[in-house]
Amino acid sequence: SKAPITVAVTGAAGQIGYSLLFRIASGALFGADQPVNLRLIERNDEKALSALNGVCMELDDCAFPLLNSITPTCELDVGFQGVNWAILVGSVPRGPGMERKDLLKINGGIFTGQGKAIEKNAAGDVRVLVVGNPCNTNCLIAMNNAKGVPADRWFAMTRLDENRAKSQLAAKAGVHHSTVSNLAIWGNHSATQYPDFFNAKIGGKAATDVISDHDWLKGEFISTVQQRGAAIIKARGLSSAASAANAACDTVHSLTRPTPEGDWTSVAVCSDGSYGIEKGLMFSFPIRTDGNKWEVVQGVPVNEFSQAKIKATETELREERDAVTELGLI
Ligand code: NAX
Repeated sequence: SKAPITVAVTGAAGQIGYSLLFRIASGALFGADQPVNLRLIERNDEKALSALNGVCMELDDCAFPLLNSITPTCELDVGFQGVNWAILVGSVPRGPGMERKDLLKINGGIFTGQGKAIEKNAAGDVRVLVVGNPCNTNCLIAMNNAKGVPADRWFAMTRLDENRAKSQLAAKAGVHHSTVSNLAIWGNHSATQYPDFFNAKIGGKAATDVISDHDWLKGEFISTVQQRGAAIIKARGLSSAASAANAACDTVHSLTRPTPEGDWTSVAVCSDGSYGIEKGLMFSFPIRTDGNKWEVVQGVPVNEFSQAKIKATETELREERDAVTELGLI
C-alpha cells in the first residue's frame, strides 16, 4: 500500500475544521487508496484544545480505514513536522469595532509564525492552502516569511466563490450546475472579487448566449456571489462552514489531478505578472494543472467591463499588501 500523506490543518477545532477533517480522513481529497496522517493545530487555549480533543475522539470513533495517525497540538514545530499539505484555516475574524489594521496585525502575527514554522519543518514538497481570512493577504504574509518554500506552492482559496457562481448561473439558466464550466474568479476573496461570466460556459455554450438577461449578469449575479458569505451568516447565524470545507476539498482535489480538457479552475496564486497584475500579489486566476505543475491560463479574453472589475480587485489587494508591508509583516 501507498506511504501516507501528511496533512496539517490549523483551526482544526473550528467550524470549517469540523467538516473538513472527516472528508480528509475518509479519502475525499487524496483518493480511496491514499492513507493520511493528520496533524491538527489549535491555539494554545484550554477551551480550544479541549474541543480539539473531542474532535480527535470523534475521528477515532469513525474508524476510518485510511486514517493512519492523528497528532493534535498547539506547537507549530510539531504541527508542521513533515507535512506535504498545510491547510491554514484558523485565523481571527473581524470583531465589532475592530479596525482593519488591527485585524491585519493580529493575523499577521499568526501567519508570520506559521510561514516560518512551515519553512523549518514541512516536507520538501509541501503545498499550502490558506482558507482563513483575509486569505489572499494571510497567504502573502506566510509565503513571504518562508522564502525557502517556492512561491508556486502557495494558494489561497477562491473555490467557494467559483462554486457559488456556478450554482447561481445554473439556477438562472434552469440547468444542472455540473454543466457550468470555465468559471474564473479573478482577484481577492472579498466583495471586490470578479466572477467572470463572460468566459463561463453552460453546456459548452457561452453563458452570455444561454442567459439573455445581461443586466442580471452584470449586476445581481456579481453582487449575489460577492455577498453570498454575508447572506449565509444572515440566514444561519453562523458563517459558511460545510460549503467552505467542501471548497477546500475541491481545491486540493483539483490541484492534485489533471484539469479536465478545455476547462480551468480558480485559486489565488502568486502573480507572475499575467494579465498585467502586479507580480507577487496573491491573486485568483483561471489556472490549469497536470496535477503537479500548474499554470495561469493565458489568452482568456478580458473586455473593458472585465478589465475594470479586475483592476478594482487588484487595487484592493495592493492596499492590503501595502498595509502589511507598513506593519513590517512582509
Ligand atoms: P471558527 O472560529 O469556527 O474556527 C477557527 C478556529 O481557528 C478556532 O477553533 C480557533 O481556536 C482557531 N485558531 C485561531 N487562531 C489560531 C491559531 N493561531 N492557530 C491555530 N488555530 C487558531 O471559524 P471557521 O468558521 O472555521 O472559519 C475559519 C476561517 O475561514 C475564518 O477566517 C473565515 O473567515 C474563513 N473563511 C474563508 C472562506 C474562503 O472562501 N476563503 C469561506 C469561509 C470562511 O468564512
